[in-house]
Amino acid sequence: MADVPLLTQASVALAQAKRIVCLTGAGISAESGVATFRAAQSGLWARFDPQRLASQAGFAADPGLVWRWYMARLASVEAAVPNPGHLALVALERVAPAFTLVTQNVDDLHERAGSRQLWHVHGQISQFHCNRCHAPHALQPDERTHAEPPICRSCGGHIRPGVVWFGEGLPSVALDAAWRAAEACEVMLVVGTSGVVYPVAELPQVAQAAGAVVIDVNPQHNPIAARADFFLQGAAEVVLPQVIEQMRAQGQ
Ligand code: BJW
Ligand code: ZN
Repeated sequence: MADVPLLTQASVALAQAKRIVCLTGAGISAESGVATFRAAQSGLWARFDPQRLASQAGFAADPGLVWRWYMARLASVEAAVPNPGHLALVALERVAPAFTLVTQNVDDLHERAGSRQLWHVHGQISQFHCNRCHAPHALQPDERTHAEPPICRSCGGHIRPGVVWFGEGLPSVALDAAWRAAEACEVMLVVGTSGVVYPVAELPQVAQAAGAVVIDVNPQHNPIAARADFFLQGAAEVVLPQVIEQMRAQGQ
């Protein structure tokens, strides 16, 4: 198929697959206005490194800074709407015999777009619990503007968002499901991740080792693209609708 464009070849692989896994990262929500992690941050947060804030050490050093960072990001997620990249994955889920979406994103844009079979392996920014006793916490409207995190009524610990920080384990049910799906899929479609955060960055290799075709969609070259069978260089909101269009043209 040397003369056939990569996008067509990748679309054929997807159209022929019975079991597809899609792994998404921050890039799929970029067009919706949700900042990615490793692009230059702007405005208020330009001076802070997300990799340092997203950790127990960062929270212990300055709980107020981390709380305000998450409240600003929660507001940005709530103001965002799904983009054509999210919608294309909903269309793919509808035509694929078996489809599993694994997202590293803590936003809810996949759900709001209409995706159903979805695992959040890095948690969700809109859920809160105590950092000490793990009791769940319902965020109150006034707490969004507090300079410091709310205090747990049970134990006096700090309330934090339900996301996975560096050095913390991933939710085991979601991680196990993602691993099993990767081992069993015929095609893994990777979208908008820099592929540097483990253990999730291993998933494409797990799939490839089990015989799957790996397709990477990203405007930038990255470690997953380097090993992928197909690297579709471009933005998710542009490339994914083209893939769906190609699949439809092939009679899917
Ligand atoms: C577009 C686009 C467009 C732009 N369209 N694309 C093995 C080896 C080495 C290290 C480790 C290892 N195992 C564990 C570790 C340590 C650590 C780790 O991975 N460190 C590396 C960074 C070195 N991992 C952990 O600590 C994990 N825990 C763990 O493994 O527990 C057991 C353990 C602990 C300690 C030691 C050993 C074992 C936990 C990781 C938790 C990650 N959490 C975060 C924060 C979540 C909370 C929050 O939101 O604040 O998750 S970090 C951050 O990175 C976030 C993301 O989900 C994650 C991945 O980022 P992502 O999605 O790839 O975003 P970016 O910004 O990096 O990339 C965006 C991409 O989009 C770019 O490529 C752009 O080009 C592209 N793009 N526009 C398509 N329009
Ligand atoms: Zn508590």
